[in-house]
Amino acid sequence: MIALIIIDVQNDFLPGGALGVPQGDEVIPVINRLIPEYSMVIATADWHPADHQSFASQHAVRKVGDIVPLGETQQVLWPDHCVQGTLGSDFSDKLDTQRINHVVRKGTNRDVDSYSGFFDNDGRGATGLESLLRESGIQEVHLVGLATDYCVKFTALDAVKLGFQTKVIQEAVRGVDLQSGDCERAFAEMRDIGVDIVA
Ligand code: VGL
Ligand code: ZN
Repeated sequence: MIALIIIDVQNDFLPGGALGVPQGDEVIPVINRLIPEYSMVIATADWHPADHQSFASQHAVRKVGDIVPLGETQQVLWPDHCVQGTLGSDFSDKLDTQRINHVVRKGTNRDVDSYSGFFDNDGRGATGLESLLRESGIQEVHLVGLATDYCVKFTALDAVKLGFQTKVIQEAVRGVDLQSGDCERAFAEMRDIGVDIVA
């Protein structure tokens, strides 16, 4: 069985949002067209407490884009985004959410970020996505959404490591490109580990 995993199609990641991904809105019609092809549809949501330590606002004199040590990880600082229960954390109202079977929330621990839909960035906390897939008899996952160079990439790398056949649908992802070339490098990294990048 194959599951479609829709990654973080939330208002804050769309143009005009707190951490708007350029052209992020373009993935929505593509995803809406794909949804009916899958019997299992899972959406992840970035779901931070207001004092999440990935927010530059939580670090004196640090600004967005700076990198700071956070626990065992090196953390890029972001604008406040996807704060639990805010409009920015809602799925886009253009996304067809009717046929989403499960929502998996991540980034809920204030002290560690979670780019992957499976695990926190320190590899410790699990979101429950793996057990959900295993209990549902899923062997293959198709990934779409935002952002190519962060949450899509890390979710795809973990999916491969966990033994799932993994495809990323290129037409249905967009990235941040904080440093130019990040998305290209993300695709290369995913390909190298065994992710199938499909048009
Ligand atoms: C994401 C940066 C910070 C993402 C989440 O969904 O790709 N990026 N938090
Ligand atoms: Zn986040």
